[in-house]
Amino acid sequence: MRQIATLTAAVIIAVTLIAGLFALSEANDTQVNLSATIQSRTQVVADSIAGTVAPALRADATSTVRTTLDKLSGEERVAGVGVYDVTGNPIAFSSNMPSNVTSQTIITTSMDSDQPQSSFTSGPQGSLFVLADPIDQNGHVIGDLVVVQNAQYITDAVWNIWRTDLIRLFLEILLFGGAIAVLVRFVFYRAIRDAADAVRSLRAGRPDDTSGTGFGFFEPLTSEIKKMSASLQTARRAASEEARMRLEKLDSPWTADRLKEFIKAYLKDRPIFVISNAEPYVHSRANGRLQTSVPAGGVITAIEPVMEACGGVWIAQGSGNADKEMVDEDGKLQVPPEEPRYTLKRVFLTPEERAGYYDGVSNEALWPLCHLAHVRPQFRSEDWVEYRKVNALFAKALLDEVRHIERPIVLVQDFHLALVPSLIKKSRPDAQVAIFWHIPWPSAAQFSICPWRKEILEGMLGADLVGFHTQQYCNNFLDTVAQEIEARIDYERFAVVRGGHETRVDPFPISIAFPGEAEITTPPDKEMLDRLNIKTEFLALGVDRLDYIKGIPERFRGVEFFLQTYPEYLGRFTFLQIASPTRAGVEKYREYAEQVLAEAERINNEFGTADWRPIIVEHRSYSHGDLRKLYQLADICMVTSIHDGMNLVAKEYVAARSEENGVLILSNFTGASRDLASALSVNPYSAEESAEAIYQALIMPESEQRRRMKAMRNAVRDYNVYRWSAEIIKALANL
Ligand code: ADQ
Repeated sequence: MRQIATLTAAVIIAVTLIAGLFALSEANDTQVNLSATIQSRTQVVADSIAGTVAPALRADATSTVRTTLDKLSGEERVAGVGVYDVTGNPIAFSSNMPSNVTSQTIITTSMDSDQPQSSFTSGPQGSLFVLADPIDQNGHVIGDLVVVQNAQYITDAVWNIWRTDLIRLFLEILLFGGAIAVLVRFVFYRAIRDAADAVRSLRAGRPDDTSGTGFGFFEPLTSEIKKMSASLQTARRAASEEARMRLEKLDSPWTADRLKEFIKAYLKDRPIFVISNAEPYVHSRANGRLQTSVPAGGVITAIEPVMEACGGVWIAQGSGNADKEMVDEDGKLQVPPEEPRYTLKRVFLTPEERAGYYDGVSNEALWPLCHLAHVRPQFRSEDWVEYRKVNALFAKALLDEVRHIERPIVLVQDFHLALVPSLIKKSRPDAQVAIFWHIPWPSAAQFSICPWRKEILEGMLGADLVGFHTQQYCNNFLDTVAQEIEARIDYERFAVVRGGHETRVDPFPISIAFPGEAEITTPPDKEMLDRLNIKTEFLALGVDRLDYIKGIPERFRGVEFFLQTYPEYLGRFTFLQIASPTRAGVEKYREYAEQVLAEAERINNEFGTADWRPIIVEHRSYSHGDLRKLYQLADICMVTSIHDGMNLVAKEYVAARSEENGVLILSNFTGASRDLASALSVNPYSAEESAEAIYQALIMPESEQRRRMKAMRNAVRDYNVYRWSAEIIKALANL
């Protein structure tokens, strides 16, 4: 709309300028012509009067002069006549001569130069023309004749021209401005929008959407775009064919395209529904400005590329303060914002619901229950009421979505939504439901302290498939089921059978979308280090949510022990910790954040100098692009979780090391340590072990770094997140 207004305003200004110039020129011409006419006509009148007046003037017969002038004053347009002597003093005036219109200068100038002089002036009745003409006798000037003519008609004529032109200009503006606005809005704009829609449809692989499009004004482009469409379709078919062939060759890497093809083949385009607590895009408003952010967290990192590849609907909690403004009446919007590929449906909770379900049961009960972090779980029955309520809300949101869909594929994510699978299955037994548990499953003994253990297990067993990262977690889960509820456990097939329904329990080690060449900048961009004022020879990196399972103070103590043991590295080594705030509603997390910052401060005070701090903590979220740059710059990445379901940071570091150097130090207590066996493994509880691992990493020969990194890169490339989701979907669809 702004463009239309700007264009219309530009046209109006141009029309006004052109019409203004024409009007000016026309008014000027008229003024010049009419002035010339009045000049010559007045001269004729003056000549004829001079002939009559001159003899009387010569004879000094003033009364004769006055009588003669009076007779002449009746002439048409003559507004007055006056005669002056050689000194410029008046001798006689006609009776109609207006007073104070004749200047002395014009009279004396005309007599001195012996030439007529004229000027325009204004009188009581409007504009007047004054001509002063010298009266001669034998070549001598004997007086001056002044003839005053009515010139108002000239002013009127000029004003008439301006008035007529202004009215015409106004009409032209209306006509041109209106025509331009209508043309742009309804012809050009619509044609451009149609063309853009058509190109977008082509890009999204929906050539049929463009078949009826003529692009109106841009008709000549149509055939070109249609040709482009045809070649794009051909290229797509070829790529699709190639992907299908690759699908059959098991050793080729999994990509977004291969996953798409796989889903077509396996699900015959049945849509996928994902339900998770966290949403992939958060809209917030700060100082009136709308911002879109991607929250830090493993579930988002893993699921987002899969949804981008497959499309479908993702149901999640709306958590941003501007989330409500962005959705339609069903709570939906298309994402990613810059290139929509799937639907995000937001579920909005009240503060009480969120406090009980998210802060309470999820973060203060189940999280410490499942992680061996020595944090006592808080089981509050009022929180459990909210947890059940919110699980029912999520299940309802899903059931509304799949109302008209046969055998929908539903992938429930994580421990926030343990009751959702059975709630869905109760209403829709035909749905194929999987729940993936992103955190560890503890031993049966540890889980037995949970007062809601039976309900949680029954909720999860509503699913057809329960997935964990490792076989160990699957075993723990089956032991827990065996101990807690009545069910038959089939240890051969890793399945639980209850009331005629079978649930498979399998490991699916989650991974990341291995970045392509294009996403890795070589050589690495050092600007970020300059910004952080890091100048040391060696850089070690940690990237985590500020969560007590991530073992950040333990890591810092490893750095401290390293610097105490190997003082030759003082001033030559920096540890950079990127720590994003998380779960701020829970007291334990606020305390942990303070503890991490205090620990860094303590160690910095112990070793730091005026221009070097051994530990730098960036207490904020970074974009994935910026994290990738840091991964490329870090000689060492330290993942020292005291317990972690998988840990994707370890895999991200490995994937970013396209030069195949660098060392990953990885805690034994992460799921990732099973997949990345070539990392330097540590027990994070031992500062000595962590310190020694840092030292070994720094002195490790380049050849050994490459051997280890290559093996780890192959593992992540081979089992990336596309393969992870394909394996889950295959297992689910095959049931
Ligand atoms: P998380 O506990 O969130 O995930 P992790 O697997 O390491 O842990 O994933 C964290 C993700 O957040 C990574 O993609 C990382 O890049 C990103 N991230 C971390 N700190 C960040 C920061 N400061 N700024 C921006 N991004 C940041 C849970 C389980 C894990 C499991 C995943 C997936 O706890 O064990 O691996 O789910 O299943």
